[in-house]
Amino acid sequence: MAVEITEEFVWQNIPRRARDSHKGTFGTVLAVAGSAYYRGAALLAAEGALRTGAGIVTLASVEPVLAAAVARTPECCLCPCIAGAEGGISPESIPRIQRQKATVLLLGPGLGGAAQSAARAAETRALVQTLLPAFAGSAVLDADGLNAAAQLLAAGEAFPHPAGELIVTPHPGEMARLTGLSAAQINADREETARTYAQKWNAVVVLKGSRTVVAAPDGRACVNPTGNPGLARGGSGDVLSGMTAALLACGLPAFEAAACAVYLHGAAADRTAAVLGEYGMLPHDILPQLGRIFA
Ligand code: B4P
Ligand code: MG
Repeated sequence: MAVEITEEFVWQNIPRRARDSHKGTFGTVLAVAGSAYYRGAALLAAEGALRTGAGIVTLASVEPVLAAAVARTPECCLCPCIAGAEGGISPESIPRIQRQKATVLLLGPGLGGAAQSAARAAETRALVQTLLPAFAGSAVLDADGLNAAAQLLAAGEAFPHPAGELIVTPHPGEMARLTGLSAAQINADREETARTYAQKWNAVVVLKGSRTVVAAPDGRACVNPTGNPGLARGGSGDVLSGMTAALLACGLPAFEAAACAVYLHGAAADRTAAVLGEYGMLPHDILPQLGRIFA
């Protein structure tokens, strides 16, 4: 049985910001996210990363996403990308210097894919195939980045992996596409499923949903006690992926970064529900509550 993540575990692992620290101390997250179809996902992920302590967050995306991002969060650095023929991000338009400066790559929220067309899915697949294996640091793969990985696995290719550690953050629907199991089979033994595929993919698996499971390739696993059904709406997962990338950028190892991120995300959601209720709360309402928890 996996242990529950505790508040004590979280504050033991998240370092205090030393008086002489600077933005470089807390890393650079390169978030490759968003498309003309899904503009908000990139904003939620970028702000999730900024509100969880990353030194620099650079958002690589197409122009409509960047215009919205800078209007909401001026702290976000921008990497303007050329749109491919299907409206996705063209990998060649992300300069090598941006990829080299980044310590953490966040790939996936709002990229679009098979839900739009097979051609859009091919564009996102090309983005994942180009960026992830060539990245020197650690990475978080979420959303349509996971769907692209599922298509690569189905074609007999290996799970794409950066040089550093990899965290994948599937909900049971995405996990079903990645594994070929049904969501019901996955939910029947969430802990065992997460452990098995963490080893198989050499990645920290964050199997989301009520009582999210975090499993590491070395066999460690934990379960998150925080969070509530107010999180069951589009956008919640995007905030979490940004938070997870930020804790990696702050220097936490992948298992600890993922476990602390899911705990804090759920705890902030519980505070949000206390004010706005599970029906009224929105994913962006979590962000100010997160600040109150850190304070
Ligand atoms: P998508 O359309 O891909 O949704 P999304 O863009 O990924 O939304 P988002 O990024 O905000 O949410 P995510 O789930 O990543 O897929 C949605 C489809 O997947 C649905 O049609 C559904 O059928 C299927 N699906 C999703 N979850 C499922 C489940 N548990 N079982 C079966 N099918 C499922 O991230 C949401 C965040 O909120 C996570 O951090 C999660 O842990 C948290 N959360 C959600 N519900 C919670 C709850 N009841 N308690 C605590 N935390 C909860
Ligand atoms: Mg999601």
